[in-house]
Amino acid sequence: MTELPLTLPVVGTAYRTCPLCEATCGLSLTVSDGRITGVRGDPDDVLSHGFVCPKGAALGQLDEDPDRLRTPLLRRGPRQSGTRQSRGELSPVGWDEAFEAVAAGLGAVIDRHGRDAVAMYLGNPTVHTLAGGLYAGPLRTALGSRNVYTASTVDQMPKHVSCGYLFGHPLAIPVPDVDRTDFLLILGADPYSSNGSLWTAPDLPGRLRALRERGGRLVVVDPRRSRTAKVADRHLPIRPGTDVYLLLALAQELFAAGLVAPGRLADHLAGLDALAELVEPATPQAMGERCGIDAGEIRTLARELAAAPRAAVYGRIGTTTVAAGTVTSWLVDVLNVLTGNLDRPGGAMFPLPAHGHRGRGSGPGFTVGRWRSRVRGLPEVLGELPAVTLVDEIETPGEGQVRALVTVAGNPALSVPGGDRLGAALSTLDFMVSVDPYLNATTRHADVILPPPAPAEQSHYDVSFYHFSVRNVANFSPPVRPLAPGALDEADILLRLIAILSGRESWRSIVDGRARAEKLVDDKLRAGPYGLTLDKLREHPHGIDLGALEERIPEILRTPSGRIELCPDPMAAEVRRLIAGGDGGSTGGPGLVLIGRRHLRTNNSWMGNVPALAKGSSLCTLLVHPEDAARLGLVDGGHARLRSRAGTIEVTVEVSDAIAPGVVSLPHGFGHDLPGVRLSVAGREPGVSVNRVTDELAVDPLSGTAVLNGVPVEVEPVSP
Ligand SMILES: Nc1nc2c(c(=O)[nH]1)N[C@H]1C(S)=C(S)[C@@H](COP(=O)(O)OP(=O)(O)OC[C@H]3O[C@@H](n4cnc5c(=O)[nH]c(N)nc54)[C@H](O)[C@@H]3O)O[C@H]1N2
Ligand SMILES: Nc1nc2c(c(=O)[nH]1)N[C@H]1C(S)=C(S)[C@@H](COP(=O)(O)OP(=O)(O)OC[C@H]3O[C@@H](n4cnc5c(=O)[nH]c(N)nc54)[C@H](O)[C@@H]3O)O[C@H]1N2
Ligand code: SF4
Ligand SMILES: [Mo]
Repeated sequence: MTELPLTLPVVGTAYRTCPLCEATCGLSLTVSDGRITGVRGDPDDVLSHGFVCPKGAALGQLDEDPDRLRTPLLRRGPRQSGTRQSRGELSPVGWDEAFEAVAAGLGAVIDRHGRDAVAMYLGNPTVHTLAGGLYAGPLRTALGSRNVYTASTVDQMPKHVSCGYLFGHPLAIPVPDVDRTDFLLILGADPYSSNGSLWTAPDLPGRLRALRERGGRLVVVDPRRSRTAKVADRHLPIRPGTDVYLLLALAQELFAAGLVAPGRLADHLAGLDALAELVEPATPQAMGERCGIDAGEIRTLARELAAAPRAAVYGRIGTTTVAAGTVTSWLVDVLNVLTGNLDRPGGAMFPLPAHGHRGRGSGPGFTVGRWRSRVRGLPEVLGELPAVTLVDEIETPGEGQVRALVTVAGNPALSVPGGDRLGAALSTLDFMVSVDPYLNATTRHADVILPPPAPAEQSHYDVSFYHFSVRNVANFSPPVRPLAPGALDEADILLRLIAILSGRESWRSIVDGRARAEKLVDDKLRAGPYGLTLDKLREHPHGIDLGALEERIPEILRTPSGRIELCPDPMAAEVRRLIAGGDGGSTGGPGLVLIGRRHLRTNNSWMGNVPALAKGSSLCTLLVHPEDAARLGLVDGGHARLRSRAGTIEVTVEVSDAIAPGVVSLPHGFGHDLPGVRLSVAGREPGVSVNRVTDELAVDPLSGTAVLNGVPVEVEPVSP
């Protein structure tokens, strides 16, 4: 203990950026003998001003979870063909032995089959840890495989692609300037439950309340009367997967009514005329029939959007993980441009983080498809392949077949469509290593599990989400307490993996991961636009406020033309196909369509083991509208069989008029009752994985993103 810097509050109050979701709230932790005995929102945090949600408040329980792995696990026993479960149990080992096994296991596959035979899956918390934020890129490079997969293709990849085409850079994603706007149109997001995504704005409920209190308006488009929809001025229940038609009609109406007014942006636009021509046939009348929203309603909405002094359009999961995800995401920003709201205060703006940098106003632009997946021929996007096709690459024999897998902070067996098939495929791999604190549906298939320490034992600077923050802020959190005996900082784990994959023997001598990570942050801050240093941040435990968002066009653009490419060819081709009647979503038809949802007490698949979040009624219920329930003979609390092309599951029914007729909703991240899983709390109310019925064959063609919303299903009652 004597070597510890004196600033470590082993006892007392520690301030920390919450790493559990994108809101980056400042937490005030009461620490006693290294234990987190209390969690409150930090009232002095420069961005969150004291806000905290049930997950952040449960950080102490997460920290102490007895099921969280404290040492590496290694599966011993003879390696035979067939399933790995026949190869012995996972048992605790020291770090050196674990890494020796990783070096041997990955080395053998690379030597025999080449680098493409090793796949990597990077999950969501990769972007929530300092180590992941800094070293995921180098890890991918060190692997040098075409088989890189991430949670992006079950999430936000359409937004990267659409912004890549529009602005030339896949990370140039504008966020609603919620604190200064007068009108906010939200499609397919429920920030009251999710706390915002690609939109770092702690206390969105408070910010949205403030918007309405100053006379602004909130319109929510969602097939379900979500918590956010409940507080909105207007809720438009749309048919799942058809937001593209609503947005096309809004654009059409703006042109037809002479309401297009890009203002200052006019000098920076290319393709405005082409866009006008493209959307011309998409009248509110024609499109309204497809999305289930009245033409008059669409015209009104277009006029309100145009008339608001400052307005922003925002779309999330319900607009990205759908069949037309990329075109839908593109249209969200097209509307921001057409109304002159892109890059103006109160509109949709581009943050400039303290570790970021200004651009030069033009660049090489954006392309996809530099390679294709071996089995399904799906295009590479941002150096990765669609998560839904990982299973094909493992199952299908031949040159280039995937034989080994590295997962970091991912649970694809529950998070990716076709989860059952993927789980079975994982058990046939020659080798699998997971960097993960839990033994869960995915990691139970690993040969080696390398657990990162508890969040409280790691330093944090939010490398990812300051790119999406509604104010430019910077905050650094030192560890709350020293590493537990036998623990290894996640930076050390990833740096060792990088060295192993690069074929460097030196991995054995890596010990200074955290210091290297912090030095890297310091370098980036010094080179950044505000000339900050890590020491400066250490002096400000509640963060430094760098001010409201400012205009960034044209500097941020990286298109070859140096303009906003409003009507890129791939979008135009897709729009023509959609208008001509290609399927944009699962509309019409006599059957039901399935969508997802989130609850404040969940965090994708992995926080269900925290007692405070697990208590209360089961969250894994199928929402069914009363009319559908009556027609199908379903009763509240009863059981139903849910069938899709991909699979069949049994679920508990919750009859509710919050869901639109013809639509059913089941949340993801459940199904914790698989053999070998060590989640004693989550296992008591395991629920069922919705990704056993979502369809791994259905993707948004422009981004390879899975269709998680708008899945055709059949539902029938079953006796329990
Ligand atoms: N049907 C349906 N499926 C969905 C969605 C949906 O809306 N509907 N949502 C999708 C979305 S948006 C996402 S982002 C994905 C998420 O997909 P994934 O990222 O694959 O899954 P998560 O549930 O986030 O699992 C995170 C994993 O990281 C581990 N972990 C937690 N903390 C740490 C840490 O500090 N370090 C490391 N190394 N590991 C850690 C957890 O134990 C867990 O195994 O799911 C997607 N799947
Ligand atoms: N509590 C909690 N917070 C989370 C997470 C979590 O698991 N739990 N996950 C985090 C992650 S990884 C992410 S990516 C974000 C996601 O953040 P959000 O996108 O805000 O997530 P959801 O709450 O799922 O909201 C999606 C909404 O889209 C609606 N929807 C479904 N299909 C359609 C459609 O076709 N059209 C329209 N217009 N709406 C549709 C759903 O009914 C739902 O209300 O949340 C993050 N925050
Ligand atoms: S909203 Fe997100 S960042 Fe804030 S306390 Fe909750 S989980 Fe943590
Ligand atoms: Mo996500």
